[in-house]
Amino acid sequence: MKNRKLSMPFWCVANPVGDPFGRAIMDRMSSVEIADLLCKAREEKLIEFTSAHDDDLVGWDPHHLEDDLDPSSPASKTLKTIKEKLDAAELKVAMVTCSLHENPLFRNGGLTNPNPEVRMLAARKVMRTIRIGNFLGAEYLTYWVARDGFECQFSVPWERNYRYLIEGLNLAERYAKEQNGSVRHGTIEPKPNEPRGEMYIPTTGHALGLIAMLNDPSFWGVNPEVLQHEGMTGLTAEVAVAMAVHAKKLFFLHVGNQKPGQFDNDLPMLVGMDGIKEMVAVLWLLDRMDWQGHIEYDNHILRTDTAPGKENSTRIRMDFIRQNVENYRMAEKKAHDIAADPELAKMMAALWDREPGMAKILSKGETAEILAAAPDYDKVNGTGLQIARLDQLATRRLLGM
Ligand code: GLO
Ligand code: MG
Repeated sequence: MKNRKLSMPFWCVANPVGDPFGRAIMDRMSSVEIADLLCKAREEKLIEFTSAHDDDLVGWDPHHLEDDLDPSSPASKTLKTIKEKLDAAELKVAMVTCSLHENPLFRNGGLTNPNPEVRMLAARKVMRTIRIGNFLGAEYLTYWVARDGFECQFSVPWERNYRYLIEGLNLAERYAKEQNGSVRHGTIEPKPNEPRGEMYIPTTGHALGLIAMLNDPSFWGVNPEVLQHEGMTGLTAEVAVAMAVHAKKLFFLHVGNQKPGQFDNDLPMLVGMDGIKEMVAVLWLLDRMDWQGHIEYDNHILRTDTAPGKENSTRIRMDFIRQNVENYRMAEKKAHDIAADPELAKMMAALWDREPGMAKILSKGETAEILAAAPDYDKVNGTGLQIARLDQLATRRLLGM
């Protein structure tokens, strides 16, 4: 059982925490100041990685689309400063992602925008993000579906929009390969809605389906957000995660907490009304499936816990990182305890390991052997399974009772 490596992104720490009904509360900090906080978290051995949108690090100037290639530009200078800080702290950049949601230009979509001029600008912004990722040593480029969606169904060119999306993602893959830098893989992060009423890749299943349509499926994987994006659908994160691992497509996870079916709560790990059992179960099944990847936070400081002022702005942000890590480690420990519990293991084996001879025949799949087997309907049908007892025992372990 392993303790996984953790990544805390720039945008989670930087967020001054406004919401659609109220303004930001905390003082804003520059990307260089946020880098300092993340380096401190690295020093405290809380995290090993960070990640960022292009915009979290350096602003985008649509009139200078390749400013990062000019060493005397403000963007290049800031990136250099940030890189020096991260390198000195041995804090690695796991992922870069292109913000196609913040700039108003992309209000009707980025890669799928029906206007080719907007798609061209989106493509150039993604290419710049890949170059920034290479400069910082990131392994992954993440495409989050963001504003690629709609509110009004008759406004969508349905016969074209998935082609646009595929063209955009294929370009990202081709450019990453041409650049031959550290960015070696892409991930797709699904979400059902927010900021759009509906989005084109609502679930992990949709993302896995789309990957099969891309030029090089081996370049792409998924990073589901558990429990938030997956829980917003009313479906469970466990199915999304298990299927993605099985397909060898789970490159990393975004984590936080969520009340099922609500708006994107983005609560810190284990904070809030629901989710503890599901989160522990996700970590437990990742261990069972021998998944080797890392975990990335994607959640925000509770707005109630923020306050304005300079001293607050660093202390509250550092507390947020520490608490997120403590809570993740608690969930991970519970997952380990449950996996190591002999009584639970016995109940699971009783449920899963019956009739090994018959299981072997089915796995082999020889029709003659299957036709010759003699399953006993009356015996099987006459036995209840006691899954509620098993679940009660798991709950006891969770609650420490
Ligand atoms: C918002 C998403 C967002 C993405 C990020 C990385 O709901 O979770 O934070 O993860 O833009 O692409
Ligand atoms: Mg996310």
